[in-house]
Amino acid sequence: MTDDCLFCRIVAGEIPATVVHETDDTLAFRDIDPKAPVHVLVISKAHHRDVATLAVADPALAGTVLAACAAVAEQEGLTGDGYRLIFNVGAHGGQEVFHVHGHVLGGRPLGRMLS
Ligand code: D5M
Repeated sequence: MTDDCLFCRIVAGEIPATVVHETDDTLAFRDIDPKAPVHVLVISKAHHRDVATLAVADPALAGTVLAACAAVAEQEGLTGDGYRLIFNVGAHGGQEVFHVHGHVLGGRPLGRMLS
C-alpha cells in the first residue's frame, strides 16, 4: 500500500468503487469513465507501477492478474463476441494511474487499433 496511490486506496476501501470481481490477490472494478459498454479495470492488490515491472518482480502474480482479466470477461459475457485487453505502460503508453491495471473492454465492436 502506498498512501498516495489511488488504486491502493480503492483496495484499502478508502475510495469507493464498483467492484465486480475479487480474489485474494486481485480486484476488478468498473472504470469511472467507461469507453465501452463493459469497461472494467483489473488490478493486483499489491502495488506495482505497471505490468512490465510486475512481470519482472512477480511473474506468478502477473499471470494471476491475466487470469482475473479472463474471468471478468467471462463473467461480463464477453467471450462469445470477444473483447480487448489493454495494459498501458508509462506516459507515452497513455498510463495515468501508476498502479498496474488491465482494461477489459467489450460489449461493442471496438475496431482495429493497428492497421
Ligand atoms: O487508465 C486509468 C483509468 O483509471 C482511466 O480509464 C480512468 C480510471 N479511473 C480513474 N479514477 C478512477 C476511480 N476512482 N474509479 C474507477 N476508475 C478510475 P490509464 O491506463 O492509467 O490511462
